Amino acid sequence: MEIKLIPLQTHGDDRGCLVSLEQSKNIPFEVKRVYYMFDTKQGVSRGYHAHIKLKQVAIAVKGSCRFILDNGSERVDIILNNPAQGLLIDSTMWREMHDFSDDCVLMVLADSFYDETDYIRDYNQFKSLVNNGKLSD
Ligand code: T46
Repeated sequence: MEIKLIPLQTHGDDRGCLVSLEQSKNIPFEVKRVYYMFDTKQGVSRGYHAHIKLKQVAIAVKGSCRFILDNGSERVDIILNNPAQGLLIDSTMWREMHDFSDDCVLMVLADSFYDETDYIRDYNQFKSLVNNGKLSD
């Protein structure tokens, strides 16, 4: 299973570092929404769903967390701990987030507004949609 990590150019000088995110340039879609999570309690995991259409890029702008991406036949672990790296999350991926560091700020850029009807929250339903070719990139 191919994991798409996007290297984000860091503009550094003696003041520190700056990363710029630009829609349809280093972010491979039109950005409609940005959200971020922080203060995640110890031992808490998040996600446990896939999407019907939504495409996203996740960036650990501070700290770290572990993603699991699952395409219905393979599961891959990815540690996000680099503010200059984005993880592309296709809709068709079941995603879970674990092992948030206390200081983790996980920012997500999305190609659509929030829509609860786009979520698939049942893993068996996700598997059957994938197996029947009802979900595609
Ligand atoms: C995803 C992973 C990576 C909103 O009102 N607007 C929003 O844009 C979002 C993302 C959430 N919410 C509300 C809905 C829930 O009441 O915030 C609450 C927490 O959302 P949720 O439980 O869906 O959060 P996660 O961390 O399980 O999942 C989120 C995204 O929802 C999801 O699309 O791919 O992060």
